[in-house]
Amino acid sequence: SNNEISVPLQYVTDNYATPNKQYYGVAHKKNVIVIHLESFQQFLINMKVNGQEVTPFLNSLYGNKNTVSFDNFFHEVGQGKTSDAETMLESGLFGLPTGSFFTKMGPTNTFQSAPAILGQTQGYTSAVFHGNVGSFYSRDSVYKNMGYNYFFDQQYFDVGPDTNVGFGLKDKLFFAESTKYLEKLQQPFYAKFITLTNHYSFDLPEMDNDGFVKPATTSKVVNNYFETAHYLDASLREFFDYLRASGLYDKSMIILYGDHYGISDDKIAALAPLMNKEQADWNEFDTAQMQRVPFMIHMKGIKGKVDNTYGGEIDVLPTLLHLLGINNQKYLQFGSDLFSKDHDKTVIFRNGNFINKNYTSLKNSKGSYNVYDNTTGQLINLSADPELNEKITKIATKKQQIMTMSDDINSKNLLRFYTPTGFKPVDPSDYEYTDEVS
Ligand code: GP9
Ligand code: MN
Repeated sequence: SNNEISVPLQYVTDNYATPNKQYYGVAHKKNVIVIHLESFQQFLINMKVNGQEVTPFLNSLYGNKNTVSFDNFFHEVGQGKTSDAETMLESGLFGLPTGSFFTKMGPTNTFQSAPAILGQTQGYTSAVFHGNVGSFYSRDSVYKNMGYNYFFDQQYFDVGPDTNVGFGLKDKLFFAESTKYLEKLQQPFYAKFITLTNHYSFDLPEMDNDGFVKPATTSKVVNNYFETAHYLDASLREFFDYLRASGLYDKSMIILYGDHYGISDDKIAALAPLMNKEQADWNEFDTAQMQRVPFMIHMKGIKGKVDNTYGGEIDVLPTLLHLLGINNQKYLQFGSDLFSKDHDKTVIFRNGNFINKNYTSLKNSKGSYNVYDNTTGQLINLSADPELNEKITKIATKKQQIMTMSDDINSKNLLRFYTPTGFKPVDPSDYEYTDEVS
């Protein structure tokens, strides 16, 4: 009811992170191109295998003078993977502890999310591009609830015997074929590209390997992962070439992010030799560190740097809104602007584990936390340090409360009881995604 929304509303009011003047509005009225890097983990950046860079193009963006790259940015998804990464980025609310948010609640919930906010406040046209069928994860109905103007799903692309792998269109073809739709969109636009080829089980047809030599770890999945990541990287180079040639590059801010891990916990120790570690010594602390994913903001005119701020997917929407010069104060979003001095620098994972600059806190079977010192990787004996113990408990309680508020909003569909001033509720019947634009 109306009452239930008052607690989270009070929370966001009390915890508002004021914008950083240096970044607020720097991307005002620029096109926003969000590139969802499927299953892409941060450790791939600047990594070499057999003397060869795995992702030479992303490496050239990372640390580029026009890219702000975060190196302590974490995915925060549960089982819902892509769906729940999208949920966080679009709505500023967490996904689900089990199952997919898109499938379970996306078709029926009320949203105040990026496409509608950008559309209503600054006249943005919005579009999603994805090479799988539109019904997967109920995207075709969720996007309407979010207020997406267009959804270019597999029906918009040329599909033939050699065009698909896994869930759908290969990334290079996907980007190449998307351009004819992208250049017809009214500007400014907010366009999201969800890549696919770097998805489990990471199988790349022979014809798409440009000479990359896979590593030889004990896991076939791990070896394959590098090959599809390399292919995804090459597809990005081609897309950027197009953006430059078409002139869109100069008018756009490009955001790249990894949605979640590609290598699951049960296979991750196979990576050890490539990370200069002993496979036998690999532990839960190492696994937690591997949940870093890229988050990069690339734009002509932005002052590039590698930013060490700790953050996660829940923080993207507040950050994006502030870059565009849209104040996020009246919206129910549970992350905070990464550039703000008030940014909450502890990242909570969907399973309740949390991490910040100093400590990695992982739930144990006794219902408390194993707390590791990030600099040494050593488990801390908390009973010998009651002060730290109390500090950790405090953070855990606060983070858990935040997640519970977000979960309440989603599970009870509470946004239907709150409409921010000036925001017009989205009517999904205003949107139709058929192949008519072409
Ligand atoms: C499917 C794709 C994959 O269309 O987005 O989702 P995931 O398996 O990563 O959750
Ligand atoms: Mn995914």
